[in-house]
Amino acid sequence: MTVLDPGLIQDHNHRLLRHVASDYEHLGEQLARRHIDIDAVRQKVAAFGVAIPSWGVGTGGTRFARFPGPGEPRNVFDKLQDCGVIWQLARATPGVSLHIPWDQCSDWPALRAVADGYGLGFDAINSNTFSDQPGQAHSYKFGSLSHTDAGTRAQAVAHNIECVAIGQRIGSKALTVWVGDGSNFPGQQHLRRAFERYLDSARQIYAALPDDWRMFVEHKICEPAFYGTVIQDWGSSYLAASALGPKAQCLVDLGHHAPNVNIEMIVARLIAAGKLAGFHFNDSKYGDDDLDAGSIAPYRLFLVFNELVAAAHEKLAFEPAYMLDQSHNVTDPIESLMTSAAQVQRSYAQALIVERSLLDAAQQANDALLASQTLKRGFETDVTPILQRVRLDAGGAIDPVAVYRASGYRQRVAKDRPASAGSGGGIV
Ligand code: LRH
Ligand code: MN
Ligand code: MN
Repeated sequence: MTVLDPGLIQDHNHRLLRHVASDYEHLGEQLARRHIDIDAVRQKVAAFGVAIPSWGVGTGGTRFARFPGPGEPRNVFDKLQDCGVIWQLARATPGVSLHIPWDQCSDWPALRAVADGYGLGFDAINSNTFSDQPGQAHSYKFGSLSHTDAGTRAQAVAHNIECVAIGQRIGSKALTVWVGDGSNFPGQQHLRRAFERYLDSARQIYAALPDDWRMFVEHKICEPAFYGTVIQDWGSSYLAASALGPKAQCLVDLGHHAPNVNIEMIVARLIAAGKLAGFHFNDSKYGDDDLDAGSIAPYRLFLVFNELVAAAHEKLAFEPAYMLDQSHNVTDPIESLMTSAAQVQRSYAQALIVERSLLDAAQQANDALLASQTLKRGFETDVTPILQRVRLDAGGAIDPVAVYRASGYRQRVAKDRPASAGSGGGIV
């Protein structure tokens, strides 16, 4: 079942077909000169998918305010429908990552059937112990898995185990655990004991994981705790994942590091250690800005993919989960998510066309200039025709945003979906 009329996509594509064919041919010639087979690259890109975060299809907000757009999804079914549009047009996002209890549902198998109908599956499921839910017995104000109070920790553990149970009903195979636990003042928390308590709780969650599941430990340097978070950096994440066992791995959210941290280096280390869980892609200039992937630092995104492609090239065994994690405050989330997914695909394609043997030889010979030029040649190549062909071949839109705008989808759903409330934030 498709959400939009496939005829509309065909009409739009029809006008661009000739250009795509000649651009693809031209790029193919260029790549052949580098001994790269464009069709082989295209097939790899076609097989690549990045999951949509269910929370990303609604307009985000800051702690100052939220300015909702028209036709905001009312519930998880609406969110899935929006994901269906993104998948239909951009053909890069076959998975959806849910967040519990933001996503509420009284019939999970029914939700799975609806997703199936759109051709969507469910990626990792995310727990939420960073905010209090109505009616819960214990508050997370001072932490969750690492809280000083055993009852609060038990409640947080039980929530994570419940997320696994939900995930099993919809076909997820991983649980992502991010906690906001930490402290705002030096001395507020006993740093070692807090980590020990976290580990003790995480072990209970780990013990409840089905055999074929993984647990993704997501670190973040700060926010909401601004002195220090319990799982602050990839070191803490790695320690936790190692202590837990082989099913636990480290998730890298691109916005969760100290400024200037070399993220691709972290990726390389985690791959080498067999501990790379996957990614939350987004971009940032200052902190956890959750801007659209590749909108600020596309070279950084490319360098991350370069590590992934290099490791695959060297036949290392790893299977990262690819997800977006973004907050769209000034754009239509559907447009941002389609564009971001294509940007992630672009980085992958650019990394695939890096001339690996030339790069290896330059590195081996300590030829810094040639090595950096070789790497950059991949990044500087416009791989747009490959992405367009991938979409076209899969029945998607050559220009997804143009077709989306022409479809009037947002205006149409805005008629059924009442205007959602903005908020004033109220904290300045
Ligand atoms: C925390 C985070 C984490 C949450 C999501 C909403 O900043 O990146 O992944 O689950 O945002
Ligand atoms: Mn994240
Ligand atoms: Mn984040």
